[in-house]
Amino acid sequence: MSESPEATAVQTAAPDAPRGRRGRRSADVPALVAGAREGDARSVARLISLVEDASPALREVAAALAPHTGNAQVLGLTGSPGVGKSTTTTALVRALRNSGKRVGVLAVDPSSPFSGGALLGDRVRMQDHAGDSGVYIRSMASRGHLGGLSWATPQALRVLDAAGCDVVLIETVGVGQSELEIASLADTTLVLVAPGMGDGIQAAKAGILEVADLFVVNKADRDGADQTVRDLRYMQSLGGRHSEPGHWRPPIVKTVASRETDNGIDEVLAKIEGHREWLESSGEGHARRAERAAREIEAIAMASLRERIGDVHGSAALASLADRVVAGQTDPYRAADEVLDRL
Ligand SMILES: Nc1nc2c(ncn2[C@@H]2O[C@H](COP(=O)(O)OP(=O)(O)O)[C@@H](O)[C@H]2O)c(=O)[nH]1
Ligand SMILES: [Mg+2]
Repeated sequence: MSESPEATAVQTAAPDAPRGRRGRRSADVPALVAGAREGDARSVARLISLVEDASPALREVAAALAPHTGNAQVLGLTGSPGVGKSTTTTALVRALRNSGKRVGVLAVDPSSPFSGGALLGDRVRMQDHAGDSGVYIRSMASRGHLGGLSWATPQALRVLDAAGCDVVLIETVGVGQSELEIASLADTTLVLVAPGMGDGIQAAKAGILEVADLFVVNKADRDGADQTVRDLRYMQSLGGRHSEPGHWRPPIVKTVASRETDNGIDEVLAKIEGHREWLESSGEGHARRAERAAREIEAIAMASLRERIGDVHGSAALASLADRVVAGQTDPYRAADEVLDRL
């Protein structure tokens, strides 16, 4: 699944290309981590590549990063293609840079190895910020290793976190199930909708009402923005987690992300800040991070288990157990227990 020509194209276009197998094996992890912490973009890019490629060095990478993580605020942006996620990301990066923050951007396509083109298009647009050493931008396409992006994205986040990013934005390409998973990595998830796209209803269908911490009605320069806001309010009024006392009720902000000024982005940032304060005061922020870490550990453990069970397949031990099951000397459940006992 991972080695399509398109995926390779994205990889080749990654900021630290070219890199060969030999380079991968000889990664000097402590030097790379030190470089990343000093703001060296190539070190950051290289570390993300190690993570993405599931390099043999990645245990060492994870261990070296751990003491330097936990500071970045993670913002997720999700919504239908064309709604304005990349434009909004660019506007947010600009505003955050103006207030002196260091920013990381991960543009993630979890569902398809074939969308490299679109991601690269975004990269080009983000060239706005090329040459600004306070911004790291990285596209990640789908990879088959170790559970794919459900595993790789949090590691890439760690790299940016350790590199001193105050804020990391994760932009996903769509609103499918895997995008929701990515959204759940964020401290604050922005769900973008636009007038006239039937987005409100789609959002409800995709279960996105449950993940939204903030609704952004983008393209508010178009007809129907107020109706979209009303639709969202109506859907919120129907209940859900956020309507219980003490819970966060996602605000709805109108934006025109394509404008340089008077675009609503300041209000988006103010609502994000409000949410950050609520996360802290309610304890929900810690709970979310712990839940995130738990799922990460689970994903790694499951991947490792699957790999080891894969080793069992075709082994002499399995063949002999199979013979015993066929001969009626044991039953498949007991045989399976034996397989697990050996791991
Ligand atoms: N009229 C209008 N167009 C916008 C606005 N924001 C983005 N666009 C345009 O909508 C298109 C899709 O935007 P993009 O950011 O690539 O959407 P994405 O697929 O969600 O990342 C682009 O042509 C943008 O210039 C806006 O607020 N108003
Ligand atoms: Mg985009």
